Amino acid sequence: MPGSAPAVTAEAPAAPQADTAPAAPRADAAPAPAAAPWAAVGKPAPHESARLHVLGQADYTDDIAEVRGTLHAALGLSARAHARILAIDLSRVRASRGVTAVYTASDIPGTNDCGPIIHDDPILADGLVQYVGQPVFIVVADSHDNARRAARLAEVDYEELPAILTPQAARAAQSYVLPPMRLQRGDAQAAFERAPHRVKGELYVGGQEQFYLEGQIAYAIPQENQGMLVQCSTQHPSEMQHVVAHALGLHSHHVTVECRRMGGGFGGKESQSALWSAAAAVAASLLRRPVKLRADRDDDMLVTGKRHCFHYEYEVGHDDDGRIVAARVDMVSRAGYSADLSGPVATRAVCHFDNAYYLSDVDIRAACGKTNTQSNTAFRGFGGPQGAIAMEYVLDEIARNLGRDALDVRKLNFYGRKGEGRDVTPYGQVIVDNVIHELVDELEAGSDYRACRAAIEAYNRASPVLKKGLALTPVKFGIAFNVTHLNQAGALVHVYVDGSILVNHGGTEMGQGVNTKIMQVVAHELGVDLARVRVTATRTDKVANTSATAASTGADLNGKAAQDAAYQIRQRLAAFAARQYGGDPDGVRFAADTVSVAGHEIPFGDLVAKAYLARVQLWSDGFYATPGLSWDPKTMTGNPFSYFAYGAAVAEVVVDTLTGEWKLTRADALYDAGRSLNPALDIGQVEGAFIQGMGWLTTEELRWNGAGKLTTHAPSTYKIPGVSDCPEDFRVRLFDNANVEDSIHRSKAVGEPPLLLPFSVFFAIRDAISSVGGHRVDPPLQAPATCEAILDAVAAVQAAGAPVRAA
Ligand code: MTE
Ligand code: LUZ
Ligand code: MOS
Repeated sequence: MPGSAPAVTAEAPAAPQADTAPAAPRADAAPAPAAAPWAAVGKPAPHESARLHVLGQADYTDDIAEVRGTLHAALGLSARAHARILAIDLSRVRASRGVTAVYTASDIPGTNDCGPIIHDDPILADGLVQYVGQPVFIVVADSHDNARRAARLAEVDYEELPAILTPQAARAAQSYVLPPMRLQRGDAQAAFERAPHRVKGELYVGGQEQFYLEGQIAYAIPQENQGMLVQCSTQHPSEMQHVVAHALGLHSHHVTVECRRMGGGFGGKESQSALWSAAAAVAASLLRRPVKLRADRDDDMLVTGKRHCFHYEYEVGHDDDGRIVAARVDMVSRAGYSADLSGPVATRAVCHFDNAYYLSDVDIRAACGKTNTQSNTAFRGFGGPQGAIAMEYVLDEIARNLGRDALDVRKLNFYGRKGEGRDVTPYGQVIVDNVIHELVDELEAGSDYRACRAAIEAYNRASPVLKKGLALTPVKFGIAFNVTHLNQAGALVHVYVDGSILVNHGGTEMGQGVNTKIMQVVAHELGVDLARVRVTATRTDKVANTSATAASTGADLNGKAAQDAAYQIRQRLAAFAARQYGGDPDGVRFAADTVSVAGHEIPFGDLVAKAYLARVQLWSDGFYATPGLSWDPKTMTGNPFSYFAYGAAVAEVVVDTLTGEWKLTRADALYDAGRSLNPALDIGQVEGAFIQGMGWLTTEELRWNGAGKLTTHAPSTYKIPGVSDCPEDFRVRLFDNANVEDSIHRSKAVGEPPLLLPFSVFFAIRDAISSVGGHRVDPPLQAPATCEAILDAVAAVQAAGAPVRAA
């Protein structure tokens, strides 16, 4: 099978098929024959496209061969943060070299909207611009370059309106994209009054650009009879189909969206690919010619939304040991000019403020500040990191105030071990799978945390300028879309007469390896070599009404759907084999590419060929909907998550207190991927998320000037981590822990939760700064901890009157 990854070989003889019985403990855990049971899951199979990636043969949207007559589009952008457009003169744009057409809002045949939940997101600004970079018109030309040059030639007469640029300003003006939300449990006020100690403060945590390597792109190709095919880089083909149909005034059945893979999405292509898809489709539809719209990096960063920055005001009461007895937080995010996914992001922030800690009496408020900036959106973690970091900040301070090691205070506040109580989240979900104690104990021991702490103290006593810091932070992350109905998925599995297998599912491949995991699931279910299985591009005409590949659920949901489809085919093959060779269908075994029935061993391909002749259906659809979920948005209570994934990391840094430069010298991470479907991919996800999260909290700084223009819109001014920022000593391991929930082969999601692991880096930097003041002053460190922010915090600690050198 050309192009397939090398097979994960099946050495062992037939063994009971694993995991087909729901909920029951794994069948393959039962006493097995001498050899290990055959399995296709749980193996470190290489990424299905690894060879193609390395050879430059993996096709991204811009690599698809262009159809004859293809035109290229570019967007004309607003130069004002908030203004009425009094007049717009596009004559120079029209006259520019190679230009075929120019379109504004009034040319859109259907609805001028691409908002995912609330319809407040115009494709093209209509009279009112709400941020610098907002698309105002589409120009179509014979080349990408001509379109881009022409897009700069518009003359727009603006009447400027007052602009709100920060979340704090939005709060002061009560300017919100949605009504503020609040989650209360217990009586925080009374608990505060009883609390012997309190910490109170403010924190600002910046946003983050997704910085996918492949930018936003859509290629729209008109089809016969009003049809439209859109090839685009998106995590959410069904939503693109929906938006394009609306923009064109068509039905969904007119529009097909396809995505073979993305060069990264990271949440930035969940809703924000819609604008590009819609704009390309509008132009293609009006011209009845193929139109490609590819954003260059600056436009991409100016136009699209990012991770929400958050501002927090917090107050926490605690006892003499550091145990939290009351917590209050008021968060406001920078939503940007429209709602986009800001509501669910804020909800996830509220539901992750607890992180791994039991909070008896809490009052959590969150608001989505409406600002005249890009409309912020999903980014790996989806508000979870923003909720949890505030709590970690507080715990850090409590420990410092009490002169205790922060790890001890963290442990004291963990959700209870099994049977201990203290196991209900503020939103009312009972935690039944808590492993944070065991996991942190294992990491603490394996990383020599206590010895490192002692060594660092000795180092800092002798080192006046370079200061080392250490931190261990835990993660608990809820898995499932917090919008319940999105937790569904579908798949199609085709077994061809030659025994090869083609799988299509609703998930999209963005580099995370979802296709590889699903190939393993299907191979496992049918007991065949991985090399038999191939996954094709995600297409809305194959599996309908899919959810975004997001919320870390890609493999969880689509894996179950694909398993369901493969299972049905296996049942039919088993029934056929039993008819053919005798015995009980339940006794037929599929493993190692061989079907075992009543003492016969039949190669899988041979059985398939025979089954075809006997007119057995060799393909099937599959479906999955996560059970047990519920959510009441009014009270903010329910069971929003299917299960929790856990993890923890230790970081050791050295900070130059004269320049603010720092280095991560060692990082140890332990992550609970359940019974990992593919440990190689999962470790890669943990490593990638760790470094990406470290970038968010350290070097990646978004800055807008006083006129609301994003000034950090290219890699020259926006610093993502490079290879040299990765720690030389980086120890990532998976925690052995079968999922309590009946997830796909008892695995756990891995996409987003590890992004919280580098909290340890941020707090290690804060610890190093804190040593300047003998750990008696809380460094007012904001995120990102850029060199400037570090120096500011060092200066503040020094100004607080603490010794400059802890001698
Ligand atoms: N890994 C790579 N290589 N590229 C990506 O864009 N996106 C992340 C994560 N890992 C991403 C990634 C995000 S935001 C999510 S939600 C998950 O992958 C989605 O994939 P999964 O649910 O299939 O794990
Ligand atoms: N909820 C969530 C969502 O938890 N993660 C997501 O990515 C998401 N996307 C859309 C709506 N709700
Ligand atoms: Mo990931 S932020 O849920 O796309």
